[in-house]
Amino acid sequence: MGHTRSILHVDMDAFFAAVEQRDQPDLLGKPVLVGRDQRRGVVSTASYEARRYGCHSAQPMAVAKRLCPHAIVVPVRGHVYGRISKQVLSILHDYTPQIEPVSIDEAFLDVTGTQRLFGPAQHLAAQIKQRIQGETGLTASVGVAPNKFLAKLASDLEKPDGLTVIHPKDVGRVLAPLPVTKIWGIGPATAARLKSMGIQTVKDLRDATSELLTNRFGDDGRRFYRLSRGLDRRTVTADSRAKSIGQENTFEYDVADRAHLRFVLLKHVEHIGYRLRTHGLRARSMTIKIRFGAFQTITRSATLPTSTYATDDLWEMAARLFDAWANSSSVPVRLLGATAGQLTTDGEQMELFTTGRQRQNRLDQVKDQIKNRFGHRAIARGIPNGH
Ligand code: TTP
Ligand code: MG
Repeated sequence: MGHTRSILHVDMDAFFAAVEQRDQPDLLGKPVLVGRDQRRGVVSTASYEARRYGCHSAQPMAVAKRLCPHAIVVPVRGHVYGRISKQVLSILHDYTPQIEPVSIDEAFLDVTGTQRLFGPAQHLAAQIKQRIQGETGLTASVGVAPNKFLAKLASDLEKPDGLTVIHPKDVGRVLAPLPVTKIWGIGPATAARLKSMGIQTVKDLRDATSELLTNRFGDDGRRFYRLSRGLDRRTVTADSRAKSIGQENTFEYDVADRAHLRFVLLKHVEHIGYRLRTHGLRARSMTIKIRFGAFQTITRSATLPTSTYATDDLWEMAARLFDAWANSSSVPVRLLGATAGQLTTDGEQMELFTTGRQRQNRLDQVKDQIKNRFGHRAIARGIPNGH
């Protein structure tokens, strides 16, 4: 039996092309092809404007240019997309550790049971979209459904900038009219074979018997039988358990102001504390990273006698490391980061806390709730007067 799960599929819209349009605003609203403009080049992705002319991913560049002669061709900037991909994953990690990245621009999240923290799954999906847009300037489409197959299908239904929920009770109705190619694993060749059997829509597929499908397609047939009914048992498997939780930023201009740097570091540490707490983790070590000058980078680490998820404990370590460095150096800083390491899952040690500590944890908890409800900019803690 099992209870209903809540799965999200997040997929960036026209990812590489959208990044290029974001970074070169003259490309906005224009047909853009990302890829090498060479004889044997292929299109990595086409902007939605170019898709209207029939351009698409994996098409020879020459063909795409014939279809849309006024398209602007821009080269692939892999490192930029990789960095944004990490940024998006980092946003998703604020909501659950149950994340399975599928490609550079998509991931599944299992958000079953996060309702208490973040509200219904569709609200969570809306919040995720909003944060991705706010922090990367790009749009994503999100599907919400009881399993991976349906969530991925849903994220595709209202692209771009879509938010589509498939409720368990609507599965049959939503699936019935779709072409069989929407079923995971049915490509053009299988679709042609199905068509010769008179099967074109998911409804047709559902009307076929399990025997017929397994006779013709073996194990795949069994899967088609289940998927056409919206049944999919695959679980979201998070990539290897997080070994550390970190947060860093690169300044637009190098920053020499120690107070400002200290404030930014505090923001990083607060965020790390928030993540530890929402993931039920504790950390024993803290590392800060400082980059200055011509890409000179230093790191400094400290270890606590016991593990913690309290922002104050983490900040005490980070601030001590930072102050020690800042007292002996005045160079302007380009990048500043903090990472909590030696993570362990949280035992149920709540009642072991001293009263003062309990108060601090309560305070962290209240702040976390405000962040969950109103977003991450809602709270700004003052700079403590040092330790
Ligand atoms: P997709 O998510 O398949 O496509 P997309 O994000 O460009 O468009 P949308 O999701 O709105 O339909 O792929 C993500 C990125 O991966 C895409 O921007 C470019 C890259 N990619 C390739 O380089 N080659 C390919 O054949 C495909 C399909 C994608
Ligand atoms: Mg995409």
